[in-house]
Amino acid sequence: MATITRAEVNVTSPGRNFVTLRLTDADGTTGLGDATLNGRELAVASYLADHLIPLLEGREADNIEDTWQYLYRGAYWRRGPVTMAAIAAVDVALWDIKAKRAKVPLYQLLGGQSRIGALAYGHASGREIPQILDSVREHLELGYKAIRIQSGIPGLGSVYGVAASAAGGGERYDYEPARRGIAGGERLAPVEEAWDTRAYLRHIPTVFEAVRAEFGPDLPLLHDGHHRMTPREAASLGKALEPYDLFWLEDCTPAEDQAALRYVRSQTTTPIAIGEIFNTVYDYQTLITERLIDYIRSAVTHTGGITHLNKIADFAAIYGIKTGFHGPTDISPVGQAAALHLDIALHNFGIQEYMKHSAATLEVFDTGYTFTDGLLHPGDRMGLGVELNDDLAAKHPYDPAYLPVNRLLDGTMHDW
Ligand code: CS2
Ligand code: MG
Repeated sequence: MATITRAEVNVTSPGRNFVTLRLTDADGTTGLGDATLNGRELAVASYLADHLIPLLEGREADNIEDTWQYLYRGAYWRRGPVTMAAIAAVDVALWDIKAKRAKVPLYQLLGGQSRIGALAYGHASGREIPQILDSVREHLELGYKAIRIQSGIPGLGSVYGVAASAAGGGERYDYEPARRGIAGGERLAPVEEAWDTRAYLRHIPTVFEAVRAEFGPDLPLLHDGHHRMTPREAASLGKALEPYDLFWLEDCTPAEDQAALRYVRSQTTTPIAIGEIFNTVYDYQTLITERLIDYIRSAVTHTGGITHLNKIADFAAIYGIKTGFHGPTDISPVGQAAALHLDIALHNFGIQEYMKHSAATLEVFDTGYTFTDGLLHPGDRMGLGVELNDDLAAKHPYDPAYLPVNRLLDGTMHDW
């Protein structure tokens, strides 16, 4: 047993912005938690620094559940991405400390090893079908055994999920960075993209037809709809994709509308994944109890940490629903490692999203996890297995940036 004696928030931007909490206990053991909320980073940094850190010093580091309940119930203002990312950072840092004190990799405290490694999916993309096929090939060469496919849409400009440059397959660092609206940093504003759902619905089945024709029926393929369809549109896409046997169709309708998936579910057998923007188990309540989804997509970082996501996963398990935790590069290596320890331990693990972080990010965050032959391995370091180098982090000051926004062709704001 040891009390928390120190808590510091680090904001760094090695290629993109990350917010990290470091807790230290009376024995000098340190733990890290990821608090990165892409495009809204400083809100979480302030929530931690101004509202949670004053409550942490002097608390018992071992009492993780009690600290979680204290911060969640104690706020009165429950849930929401800022609150839950801040609580997640505290929670994960405390698990890191506990595992380091026990001198074991964190997954040992979560039930031990349920599998030899976590199946990871990578992101293939391209503006045109030939580029997509090349991108799939690159991912296969890198060892990926499951691949998400995102495509440009005829008549539209830049589209979410499609890498802007043709950097190597598994290392598309520029994927969906929060970016400056005007080069040179004059006025900071989100880039505006244009969207046409009918063009998208016409095009996407042709992409999957081409990928299946080239790579055969076996490769697990995934696709992300980024909350842009109505239930009817989503149902029609799900049906059109049935011949291509997707591993999942993600975020087909706006995530806040749980009831929307009733119609989609009744119309198509394409597996459904949702939840990257969820914060608590209550966002999943209808979806899980009515068996409207197949995979939960939450990130440890945005869902109150390991303590809460572990409970969501157990709740899902009772209904035969599996995990597919969020893991784009806007989750820091600390958040990615936290997901991976759960992946290794949970019985109802399904798949883990994985995009390699940039070399600059991996210099600042020293990671113990590895990717071999399609599987992620947490490594045998104690705790999470990630350390933050403060000196290197200080070389990359915070760089304000926004995610893009999205408009229909007539200018109406739409979901990005
Ligand atoms: C995406 C995310 O990984 C995914 O499935 O939907 O990359 C999402 O766009 C970003 O996390 C937004 O910051
Ligand atoms: Mg997504």
